[in-house]
Amino acid sequence: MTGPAAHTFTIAAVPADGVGTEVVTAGRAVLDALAAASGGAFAFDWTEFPWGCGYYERTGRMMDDDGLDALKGFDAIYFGAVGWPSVPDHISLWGLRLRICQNFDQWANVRPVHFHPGITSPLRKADDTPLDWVVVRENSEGEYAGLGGRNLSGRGPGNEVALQTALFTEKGCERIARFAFELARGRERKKVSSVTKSNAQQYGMVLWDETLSRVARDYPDVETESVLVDAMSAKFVLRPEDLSVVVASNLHADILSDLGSALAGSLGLAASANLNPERRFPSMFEPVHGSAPDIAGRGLANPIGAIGSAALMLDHFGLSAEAGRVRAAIEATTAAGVLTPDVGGKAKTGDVVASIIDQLSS
Ligand code: GGG
Repeated sequence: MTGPAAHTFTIAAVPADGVGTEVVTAGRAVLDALAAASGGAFAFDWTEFPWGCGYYERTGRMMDDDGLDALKGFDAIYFGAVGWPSVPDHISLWGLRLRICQNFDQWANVRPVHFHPGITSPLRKADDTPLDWVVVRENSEGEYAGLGGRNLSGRGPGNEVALQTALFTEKGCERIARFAFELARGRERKKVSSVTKSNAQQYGMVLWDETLSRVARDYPDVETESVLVDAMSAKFVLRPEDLSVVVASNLHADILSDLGSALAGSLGLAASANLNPERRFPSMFEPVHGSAPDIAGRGLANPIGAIGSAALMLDHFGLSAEAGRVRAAIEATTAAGVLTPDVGGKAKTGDVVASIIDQLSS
């Protein structure tokens, strides 16, 4: 590159725990290679934050007290994975990932379920019907509202009562429904499948269903269906060609997107974007997978979920052609059989990254 870049995007990197470090390094290498080849059109200015479970063990905090202020000015956050056996999962999750998502009002979590060439999936049909859908996760309330309490009986061990309350607001339901319909409008298959368990959860999820039906009237060009979460789980396996945009509550969408990525071949493949669509706060891009303590530090992590998340970040920056180049390089790499062990290969994380960077320049 000669001279300063025409535009420099500032990115806060938060690798956090376990394989998070390896996959964030992988994604950064791909983005930096892309910038280097851009002839000065754009560059990335990275600042890394050392937060996570190791930080918690040293300081008693998952992130700095003023960490949100430190993140606020960045164009985006590139996150790895949170969680380590030495710290209770609810402390690590709430202390870092959820703290960022909720305080930065990243209320739309977009999780594409994408099938890659060269990766065996139990769902591939004999006629090779292309499968491609996206799970939209309501990311600010629902079962993750953090409302409830312990020791409510006051009668001590053996008689404890705990309460965990899901919160559904009409505004929260409406904005995620509109987001899903807008997304569906831009897709070849214009369809929204809304998921609840409103036969059993008769308050919040009925409000969700009613709000979605009301919003659907503004989108007569988009087909709509309402499916119970148990039936949707079966549909993911049995009729995936029927899906385009699947919108669900925080918990249901988390579970369904894991199912989707497992059906595509591995959790390691799944990318995601936690979006603040109003752009008042930075959005956060991260692979769907967790920290995978069993393989951490061994160079075995599949970097495709993290690199796909970097592509979603490029889309967010308005660099859609570049995002397309990254996705094409990922496809060429899987098609060539450069695969980590989770998808049946023998390649190391670094081999996959090298192949993707190589494909970028071909
Ligand atoms: N990169 C995603 C990640 O770190 N996930 C950790 C986790 O346990 N997530 C649970 C959740 O967000 O519901």
